Amino acid sequence: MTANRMNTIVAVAGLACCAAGGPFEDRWVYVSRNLSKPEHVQEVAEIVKTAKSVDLNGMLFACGVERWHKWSAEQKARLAEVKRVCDEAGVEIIPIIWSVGYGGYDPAYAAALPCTNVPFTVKGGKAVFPGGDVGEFANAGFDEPPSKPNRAPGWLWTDKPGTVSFIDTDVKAGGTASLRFENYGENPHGHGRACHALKVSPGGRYRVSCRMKTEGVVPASGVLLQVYAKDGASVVGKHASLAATQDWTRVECTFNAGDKSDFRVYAGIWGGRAGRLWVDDFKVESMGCAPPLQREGLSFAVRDARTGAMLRAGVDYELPPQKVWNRKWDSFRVLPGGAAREGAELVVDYWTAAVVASSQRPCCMSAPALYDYYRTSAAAPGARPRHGAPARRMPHAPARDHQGRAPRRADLRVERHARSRAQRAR
Ligand SMILES: [Ca+2]
Repeated sequence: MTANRMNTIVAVAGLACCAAGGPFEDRWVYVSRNLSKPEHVQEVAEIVKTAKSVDLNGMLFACGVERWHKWSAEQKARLAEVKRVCDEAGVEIIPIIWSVGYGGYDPAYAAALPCTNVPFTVKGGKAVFPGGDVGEFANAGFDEPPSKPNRAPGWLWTDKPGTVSFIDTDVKAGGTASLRFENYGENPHGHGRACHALKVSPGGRYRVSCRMKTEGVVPASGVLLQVYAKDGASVVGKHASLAATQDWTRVECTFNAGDKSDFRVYAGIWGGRAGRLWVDDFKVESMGCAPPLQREGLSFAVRDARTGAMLRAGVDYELPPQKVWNRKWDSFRVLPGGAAREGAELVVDYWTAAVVASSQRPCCMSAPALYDYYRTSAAAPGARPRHGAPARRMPHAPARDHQGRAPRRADLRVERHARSRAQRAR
């Protein structure tokens, strides 16, 4: 049984108590299945059956139906079957559509965050991000012999060494040892965690990972890999998504350092009640710097670090292609004969996609393309909207800025000029 399914059934049980205790008109259960697999239909049918047995009358259904125009015939047939099952049970389907928190999978309307004063150096026809340095991450595999029993050298701390956390030389993913957590009840919050300092260069993007193993862990959803800034600000938290018992599995998360260089890596369990958890083999890798998101209203501005002079897109440098927006990225092309000479130090201000929980991209509610997309999906079952324009794909046309202001005509002329120069240069 998946954790998702278990959560749903727990929700059904909880709602049943409410339903029995009061005269609620709307008695719903939340279900999330994208119907990409045949077994999803049976899983939903079982939940509906349970819901009916406790007198629920609605299913709040997250199945990504706003992308109906991209669904396969099989997916559509599965939804028809789910509808039939629900009709038969007298359970109304209330679809969740147009999720703002999860919906920014298209650069045309992904929410953006500013990257300011990111340094680049011109080298061999490219402006290259010179950072990405990762400081030493000592004893990443818990293999250094402890100076005191169960205390891991190199780590800032682990929860209650010898009571909750243990150096384990029998079970390990690599080397000679790992770190094991158990007896979480010894800690008032159910914590079983390890914390390590991490020093990186500002402006960079980094991937932190480790291997984890579980044995009867309750709750498995409490197993996390997290990164905090040294000042305590949460940077990224990743649910390991492991089963209660699962063999060694690599868990990873990615974060942008912004203007900070000192971080804290946390791994372990929060709110643990039972079972054993092992962690081992930590790694920190440079992923270049935050990849640029370019679309209407988002600029990519390059200036000379020494003189402050602005460089011109299409004349001095080439705008990075939009396709880098969710990849490793650390350079962009400078154009021959332009102002960016070999060895020049540049500073770039640009925008990157906002990412939550390592992989979730929210939408930007002021991106005009988002509403084109909404209109398109609302016009389903046809692939095109009955009214209005087709979805926009004009990554460099600044129709509106981030505050919703229309651009000045002069800006539009400069942007058009830069685009045509860039196209000629290719
Ligand atoms: Ca090890």
